[in-house]
Amino acid sequence: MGLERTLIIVKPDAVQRGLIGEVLARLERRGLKLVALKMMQMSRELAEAHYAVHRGKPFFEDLVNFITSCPVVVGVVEGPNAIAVTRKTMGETDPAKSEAGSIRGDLGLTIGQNLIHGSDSPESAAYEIGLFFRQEEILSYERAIDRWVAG
Ligand code: DAT
Ligand code: MG
Repeated sequence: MGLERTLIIVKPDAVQRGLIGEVLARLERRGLKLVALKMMQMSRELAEAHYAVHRGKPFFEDLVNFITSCPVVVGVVEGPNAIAVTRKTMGETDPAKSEAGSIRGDLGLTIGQNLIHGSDSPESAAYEIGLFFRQEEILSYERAIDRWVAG
């Protein structure tokens, strides 16, 4: 179980609902470490690049319109097995199918408003982190709690 980094986006619905702190807190409480964080409004160009694998699908236009509709919070999260652990903490793509206890399962109802993005593989994590952050914006630091959450 190697140390991984993954890209997260607190989506417009979570920002509008005042759930930025709630979503980030769940990742922090899991033990994951935020190593980059910023608020931004995504351009259409950036959104289309980020969701390039979904181009041509029926929901693509709605997805790009949604993710660019208001500012989002974008971050890089680090930890052992961070990609899968973040996905598990998020829940399933469709909140209706997500377990209670997950972000989407506790806070969401429909697939179009599912609160958070997280990369789904090491390849997409590398691609997505590179889209949003320069190397020098990603910080390496020790937390005193690290040995208690990932000993
Ligand atoms: P995830 O966000 O869980 O990685 P995904 O990469 O398959 O899911 O899709 C990206 C986003 O697109 C997803 O968060 C919500 C939207 N989406 C996916 N499938 C959809 C569908 N069938 N109808 C409407 N929106 C969908
Ligand atoms: Mg995805």
